[in-house]
Amino acid sequence: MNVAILMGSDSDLPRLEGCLDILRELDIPFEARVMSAHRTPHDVVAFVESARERNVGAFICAAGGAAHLAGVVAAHTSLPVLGIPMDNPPLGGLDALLSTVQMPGGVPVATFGANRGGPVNAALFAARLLALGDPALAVRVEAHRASQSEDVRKKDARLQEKLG
Ligand code: RP5
Repeated sequence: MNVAILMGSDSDLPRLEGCLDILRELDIPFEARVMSAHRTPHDVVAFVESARERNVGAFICAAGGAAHLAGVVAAHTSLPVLGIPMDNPPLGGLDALLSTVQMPGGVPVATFGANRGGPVNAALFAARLLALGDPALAVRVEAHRASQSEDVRKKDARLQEKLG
């Protein structure tokens, strides 16, 4: 299965690099598209409604401001929807965070941080969802988790060396 990423604008792309990097690292196929809940609503619906034919297992939706993208996607599918609020000025992402997280009951959107970790965690969460039905991916996800521990230990070793 693959992941479908939607972003409300191409201005969101730089903040999604961490998300794309994780998906590439874990060898998860993905589509990434610029579509807007407000500016191209019909394209969003067509994309979501045809997603199962394209073997999509989860959506990652990133938008800033009045971030309705994840909610609109969730209104049109029962596949899991992961929302990433973009930390745009002047409200620093608080607007997008609240728009994304405050879904009405019955239309779930898993909401990730408006910080640098949000896109990374959305990718890792999507990987964990897909790994439930993909044992080979589950092994890669576990290896990635272990490699993070190793990274921290290396950083600590470097610090200890520096401190003498
Ligand atoms: C949102 O408005 C987009 O997701 C983006 O975060 C923000 C600004 O969009 P642009 O004006 O850069 O197209 O819909």
